Amino acid sequence: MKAEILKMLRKNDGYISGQQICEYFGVSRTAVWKAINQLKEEGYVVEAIRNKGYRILSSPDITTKEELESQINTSWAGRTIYYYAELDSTNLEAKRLGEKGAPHGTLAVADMQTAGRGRRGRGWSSPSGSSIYMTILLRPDLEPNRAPMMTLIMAYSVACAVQEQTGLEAKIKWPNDIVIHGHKICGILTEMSTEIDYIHYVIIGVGINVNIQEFPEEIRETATSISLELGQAVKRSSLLACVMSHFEKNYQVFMETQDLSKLREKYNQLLVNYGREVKVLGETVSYHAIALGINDKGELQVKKEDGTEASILSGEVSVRGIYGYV
Ligand code: BT5
Repeated sequence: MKAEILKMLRKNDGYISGQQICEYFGVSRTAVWKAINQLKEEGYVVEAIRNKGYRILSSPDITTKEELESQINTSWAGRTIYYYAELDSTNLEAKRLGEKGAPHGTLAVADMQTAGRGRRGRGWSSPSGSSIYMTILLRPDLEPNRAPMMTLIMAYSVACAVQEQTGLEAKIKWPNDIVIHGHKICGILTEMSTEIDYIHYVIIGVGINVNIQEFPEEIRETATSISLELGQAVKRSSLLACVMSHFEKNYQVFMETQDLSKLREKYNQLLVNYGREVKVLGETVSYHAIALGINDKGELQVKKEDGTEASILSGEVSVRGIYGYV
């Protein structure tokens, strides 16, 4: 009910009477008063005026279940939410939820992570109070080898949401980073559970540096946050809800063809690697090439120095001027 009250208060620019809320939910005045008090304790500033009712003046920068439920307007993406003040990793939690049968679109969100994970055993710095750590669980009817494309769909969705909410030029560094002014604000980690030709579930973990002001020594040179680039704070819940809306829309477009044919052009417009010299770091060899953008399968097409073209499936690609590659 708290989430619903929050939604009602948000919808109404003016006051909403206690009576209206009571009637809508069929509960007592005391129950409404209790819920409003709980919201106040969480940091919402709610004005109460006799004979007029309640009005919301401001909300705190939190990502609790109620706050997110009152902001997310999708039909399935992020409609079932599990929020934790502290967690090992939202990817680990999404797997646990996946094993228990949680539905398509379930979202695990944490305010901080004690074991935030990057790719290949790397870590993800995850302090409390200022960033987004979330993982969405999906149950797509899709060949397992197509699942990595979901990383690109999420990257594109995050970049669009950041641009929409802040006006900042968020770009994608293929395959899984979002950068602003050459510094990393977001990383994505996609994992899955499969049979030979069947996906049980895919989980897409997203970490976004939203209002964080300082980073640990090791990433100080490469990382940034939205607020550092924008010069003002951004509401994490609104941004998260906006990511969900874009993701749901893009995922649906993707599932129509089960490839990136309909998203490729728009994706390539946001690609920071596009038309630039990149260094492809393979298992055994590394070489310089020009990035030509992604193909329908989500592979990065590159033109090597000898004029031949190659498609890179996944892995490490560094771009001049991004994270210090010069
Ligand atoms: C990634 O890996 O970029 C994927 C990160 C995914 C994190 C989310 S948070 C929610 C969900 N739950 C999890 O446990 N994980 C996901 P990779 O491309 O391997 O980049 C990792 C590297 O980025 C590290 O080795 C650091 O150099 C750098 N890094 C670590 N924390 C960072 C941060 N907060 N901001 C920017 N860079 C960071």
